[in-house]
Amino acid sequence: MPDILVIHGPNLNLLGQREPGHYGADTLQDIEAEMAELARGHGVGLSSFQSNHEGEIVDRIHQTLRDGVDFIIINPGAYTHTSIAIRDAFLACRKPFIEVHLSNVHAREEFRRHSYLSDIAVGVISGLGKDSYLLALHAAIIRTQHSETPR
Ligand code: CA2
Repeated sequence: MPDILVIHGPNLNLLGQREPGHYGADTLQDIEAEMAELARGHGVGLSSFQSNHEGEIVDRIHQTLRDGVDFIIINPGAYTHTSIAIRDAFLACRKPFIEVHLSNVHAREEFRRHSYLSDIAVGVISGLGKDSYLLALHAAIIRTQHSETPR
């Protein structure tokens, strides 16, 4: 059974409580519940991790070398635009990942247009709110199921 990990970056623990104009009314728990249902329906394992700390996110990516995670979906939050450390962790661990954003980062401030991760991601989904995560999960399921070697 493929294992997919969802990583949520800084401040995303506040979803649904602040700035609904940019990030919608759903909480992280609401999003995770819908993702869990989708994963269950496809027989895929799903776990999640949220941190407000860059080093903890780097550590969690490193941990995927040992814990059997096959694919990562990440909303790096503001670290998207700043973190060479998270980029290097992905390059070191060579885990395929999709970068997701709730808001359309291209329709906001100029500094949000640059990502340190997009060019090494399998794909990027931005601006579709909760659907950004659900569409990323669909894509991750297709990719992990197709790349599984028969035993
Ligand atoms: O649109 C996204 O998903 C972002 O990754 C969200 C980040 C932002 O820095 C990126 O440019 C785009 C910010 C996450 C902040 O989350 C909050 C949630 C509720 C209330 C306040 C902030």
